[in-house]
Amino acid sequence: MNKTIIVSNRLPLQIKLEDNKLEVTPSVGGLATGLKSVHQDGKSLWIGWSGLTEEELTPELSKEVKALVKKEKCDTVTLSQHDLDNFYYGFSNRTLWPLFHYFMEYTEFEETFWASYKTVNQKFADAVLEHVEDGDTIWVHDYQLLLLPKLIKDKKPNTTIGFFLHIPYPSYEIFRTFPWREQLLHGMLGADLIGFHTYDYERHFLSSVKRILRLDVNFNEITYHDRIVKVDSFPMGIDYDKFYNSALKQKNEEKSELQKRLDDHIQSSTEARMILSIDRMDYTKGIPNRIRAFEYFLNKYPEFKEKVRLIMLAVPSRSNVPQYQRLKRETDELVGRINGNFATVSWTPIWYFYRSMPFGNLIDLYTSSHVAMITPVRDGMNLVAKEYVATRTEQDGVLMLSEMAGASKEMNEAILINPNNFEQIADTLKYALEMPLEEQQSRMKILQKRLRRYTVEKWAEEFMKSLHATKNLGEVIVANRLNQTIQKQMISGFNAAERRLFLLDYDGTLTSFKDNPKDASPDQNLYKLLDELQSDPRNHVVIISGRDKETFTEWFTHKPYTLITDHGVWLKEPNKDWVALERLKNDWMENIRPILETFVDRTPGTFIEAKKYSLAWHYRKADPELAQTRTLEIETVLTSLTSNNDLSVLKGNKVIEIKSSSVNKGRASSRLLNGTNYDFMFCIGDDWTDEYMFKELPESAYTVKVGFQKTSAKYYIKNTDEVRDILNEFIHKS
Ligand code: GDG
Repeated sequence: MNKTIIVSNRLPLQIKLEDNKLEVTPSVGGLATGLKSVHQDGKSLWIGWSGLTEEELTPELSKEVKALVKKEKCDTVTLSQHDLDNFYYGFSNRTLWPLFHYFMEYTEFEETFWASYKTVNQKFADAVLEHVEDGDTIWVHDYQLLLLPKLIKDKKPNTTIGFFLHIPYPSYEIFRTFPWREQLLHGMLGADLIGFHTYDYERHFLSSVKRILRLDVNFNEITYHDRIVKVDSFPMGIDYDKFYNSALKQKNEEKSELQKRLDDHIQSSTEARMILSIDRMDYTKGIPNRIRAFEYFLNKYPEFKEKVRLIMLAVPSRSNVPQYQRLKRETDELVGRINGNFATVSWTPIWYFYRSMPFGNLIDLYTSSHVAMITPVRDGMNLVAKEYVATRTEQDGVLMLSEMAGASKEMNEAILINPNNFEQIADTLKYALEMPLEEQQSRMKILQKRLRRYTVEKWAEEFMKSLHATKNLGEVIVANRLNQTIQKQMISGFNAAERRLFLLDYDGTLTSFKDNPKDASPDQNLYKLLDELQSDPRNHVVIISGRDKETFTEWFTHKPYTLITDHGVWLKEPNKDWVALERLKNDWMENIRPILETFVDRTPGTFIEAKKYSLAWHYRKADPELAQTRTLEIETVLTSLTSNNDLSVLKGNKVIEIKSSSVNKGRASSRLLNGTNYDFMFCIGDDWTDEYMFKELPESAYTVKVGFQKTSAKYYIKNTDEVRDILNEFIHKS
């Protein structure tokens, strides 16, 4: 039976070592809850770091940890203190975390951190490879393990790999500054499904893939070598019932000390109000901004003094990273200053806790607060916002949420604010504090409805469903890989045949693309290969191309091959003159060319190639996103202009070509077949214009597409290198 392997930096377990004794308790975090059904049901394993370094564990203790976590269906990756300093505190938290949260000024591009990141990702890969078998499903989590999908896929291609990023994915303009950007993208593309919290992160990622790796993206599918990688958004939810039910339960239980103190404030006056803020102490959470905005509010609306109190829980986090230490100092000072300035004998405006609290206290805070003020400057999702909503059993309370949190995309009924706009925050806070109960409830009702439905379990379920569905993506391609077995069969057909036809496209097939088509002239190896192929009198080699006859005259007329140019307008047989296969006009060009020129003007990196019977607009060097928009525009304009005459608009490989409709490679190849009886036919090409040949040739022909795209060819191969390998096979196996 196939299994599911979950991989995250930390295991969903708390492992403590005290007086040489180990204690393992399951952790209750959101991710652990969400993945419970994935992890507990069926055959599954969770791989991660235990939380204890190599230095902290003797070899015996290390074994003991492995044995203990095994009972929880887990296995550990061993990390040293050096790994922790460079991979975790270094590259993960001083490079990726700030960069992905748009804090470029905090981002450190350190070669040693990067080296350690690669080493540790390899350690995780080794741990996975120890367990993984063909057919298994693997779900990798978060920014600490961006290289892992590729490391696994390279070694175990017959596995299904999912990757989910819990933090934002930054815009291309930010990501492009990263020195190892290609490696990271390739690392992630080892996955079959890549998930983000929001559509924005998804489109930023796709934009990086298009612009940096120049891969083809079709909606949310990336063509990556011979695989399709799917990208989608899955907004993570919470364990709704746990929060809702705990809130209900705590109402009827004996009050905690914290609850009693909270009640003291609330009961001090009918106008007393509590404002809540809970986060990890992290610069992305906008804690100083929030405090300053609160100060601004107290100054702007002094009538709220002595009535409102901001309860701020900041949970210690990454406290050995310098920026976090500075943030802590800044927060302490700000709270001190504001409390010092505004406090009266009976009132302190901010209650500040720098610690983590037990779950019960967290619920007390949520249920006692009239307003939750959640104002990160950048946040992947933000679960606190969702948890606050889930605990409001009376459907009262107001959620103020930053537009910069992923959660804002699905929580429209919250009051959304820009965390940098103090004026707006102050006014919104006043509005929230004075909001009539009816409005509070109507907003809360809708928020709760969605959260109750799209829980963290549902999130995990949806992700796994999509991940399993990627197994069928390969079937979108109608062609089969030209594998060893088919090659063998093809070669034996070739050997048995007396009259063999080779229809070979040129650009993207016999040679790879160059930025300028003029630079793609044949190399000596190609001539040699074609000469050898043609030297057998049973072989008829035809190069069939959209190139113009002048270019092919220069490149090939001294060679004994048959040439067809201009998509099928001209034919040249060895030792004969060029003959026109079609009678064509080209007077339409003077009308179309100025239109194409306007596109060249507006699209840097594009140019027009004027052939005798066609015009081609090349966009290989243009920005891929701009080019995508422009191709749609240009197709629409040209199609409307050419609909009444005899022209057609062809979409090739990074080129749009306008030519007479009556001409195509399919028609030209049929003419070649007329009156001849080939007993072996091999036809190969890479783009749309070659599809005409694939369709036109008889069923017995071996039609081969270069590249992994939809095609009418029977088989496909990966690239031009493989084209030459196959042609060599024909030469040497005959
Ligand atoms: C990352 C992304 C994304 C907080 N204080 C206490 C406590 N908590 C719990 C909350 C909540 C969790 O911690 C915080 O989750 P967030 O989502 O708000 O933030 P990050 O830790 O930054 O998480 C974030 C998330 O990954 C998931 O993908 O949403 O954007 O940055 O569950 O309840 N729990 C207890 N005591 C505390 O004092 N018991």
